[in-house]
Amino acid sequence: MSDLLQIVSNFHLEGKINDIKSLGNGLINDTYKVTTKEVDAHDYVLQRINHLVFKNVDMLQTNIEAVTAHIRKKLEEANEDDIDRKVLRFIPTDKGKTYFFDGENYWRLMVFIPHAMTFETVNPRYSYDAGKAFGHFEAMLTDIPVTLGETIPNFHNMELRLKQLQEAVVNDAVGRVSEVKYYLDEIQKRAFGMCKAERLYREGKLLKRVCHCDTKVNNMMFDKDGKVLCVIDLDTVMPSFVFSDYGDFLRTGANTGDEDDKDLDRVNFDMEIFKAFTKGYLESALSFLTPIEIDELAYAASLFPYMQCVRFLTDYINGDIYYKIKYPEHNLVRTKAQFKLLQSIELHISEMEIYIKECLKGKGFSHLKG
Ligand code: GN1
Ligand code: MG
Repeated sequence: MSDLLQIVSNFHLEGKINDIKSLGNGLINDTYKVTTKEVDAHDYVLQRINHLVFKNVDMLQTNIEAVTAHIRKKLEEANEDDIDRKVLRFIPTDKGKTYFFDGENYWRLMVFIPHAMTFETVNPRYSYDAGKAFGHFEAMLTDIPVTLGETIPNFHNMELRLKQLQEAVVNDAVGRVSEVKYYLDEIQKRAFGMCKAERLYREGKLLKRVCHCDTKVNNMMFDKDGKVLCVIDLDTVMPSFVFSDYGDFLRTGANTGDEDDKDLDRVNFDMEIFKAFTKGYLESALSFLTPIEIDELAYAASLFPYMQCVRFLTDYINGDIYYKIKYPEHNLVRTKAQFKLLQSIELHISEMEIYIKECLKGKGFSHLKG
């Protein structure tokens, strides 16, 4: 803890530190809770930013500062109460930055949101609220006055993710390619269809907007009554297709099993969660979504398990250099679970399209396909 204390002392925080303990279960950054001795002082969250993944930390924090300032302004304009629990606040250092470089690692400190909870799974009610919250998050950012940088260039670019997989296969760095042939074939069969977003973008039919790009269920904070407070983990907030947020939430929220479930029978796509989330999302996002974005939401639901399957498999073939793993075949187990989820989603595509159309009845979107 003494090293961490040393790090924290570079930030302008109020109160005396009582304790620093590990927090959360992200696959990329390391997170700690910093508790203070005074009852009325804030507690804090300290994070070591993984700069092998986020190579431009200055851009990353500049993005986050712009996004949180813009959301704070919107909440103030809407006369919201309890704003400090509805948007993250980062603590500056002596140098006026919201991160500290200790010569080796980058760190940041934010105010801990008290009496809040995160969940690894959601019921339909929470899912509806989450849909509204992510739609609202995107809606608030439609008029952000700055252009955000891509903290991971081409982060959700399916063509690039497939290229990275291809490169991993060619290198076969740790000799794992022969055991994963089945998954490589299944991925290949779907590759063209899954790259639809990039094609639509090139044709000028789809735009990029500011999205969260890591809308896992556990990146949302709820209060003790189950009401959404805010969206956290803002590292990947950047220009992307709206499919990112919609699809990645369903990938985690509507999975009846775990992201890394070894028991594939547990992994299925829960249509009740899908319906609740979609209803909430459309309620708050309809104000800005274009017809083509709405048309492709069912595709988005299938894209993210597919993309995550490709990413986990790439990392497995590369010898586990990106995601934290708990055991040697962890990335393969994750690959299999994501593929099973994708198969389950594929059985529901037309049902999803029908439901989306139903949600839009009477709202002036009669062009929809299907
Ligand atoms: C990573 O760090 P975490 O767990 O919030 C990853 C996401 C993946 C996710 C899979 C920067 O997110 O893109 O969807 O793991 N973040 C990055 O669980 O690669
Ligand atoms: Mg996270």
